[in-house]
Amino acid sequence: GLLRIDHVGVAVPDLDEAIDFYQRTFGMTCVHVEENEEQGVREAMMQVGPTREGGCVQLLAALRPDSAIAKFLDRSGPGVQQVAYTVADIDATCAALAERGVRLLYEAPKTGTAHSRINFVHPKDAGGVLVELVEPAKSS
Ligand code: MC0
Repeated sequence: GLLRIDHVGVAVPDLDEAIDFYQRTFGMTCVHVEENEEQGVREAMMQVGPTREGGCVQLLAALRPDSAIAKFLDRSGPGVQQVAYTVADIDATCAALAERGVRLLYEAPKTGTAHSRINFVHPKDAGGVLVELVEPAKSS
């Protein structure tokens, strides 16, 4: 099942400007920046409090015009694009969710931030919210 909120994803037109804004305005710390070619994003994890326990805001900028984030920005403008939950076992969670009648976007999990495994519930099956499931990489 779900363990906690992993991050809230916010679509932004300019990643560096958004990082600067979140640092100066909210005092958040940028703890990770990564480009994900498959997802068509450049993303920054902004830690909310002094530790990772406080959760993160993930800033998402488009790498190309046909990407999910570019489409979202065109349609809705900047703002919350997704809510992500940490799961211990993404395969089991996806199987359980499919059984409960919601559409998962991928047949098998794809690679997300920091080598995590990710999948999504279609927003039309979750009350208008794009739900991401994140199984973090096992830290050895
Ligand atoms: C679309 N819709 C949304 C939405 N995106 N509603 C809420 N939140 C969103 N983010 C709504 C539209 O307004 C429209 O509603 C309907 O869904 C259109 O659905 P569609 O035609 O099936 O699909 P598209 O082309 O709009 O794409 C939506 C979809 C796509 C969720 C399938 O964005 C997608 O594949 N997302 C998963 C990948 C992703 O988001 N990657 C970027 C983050 P109406 O009522 O007008 O019909 S990458 C990431 O997050 C990684 C790096 C990580 O965290 O590790």
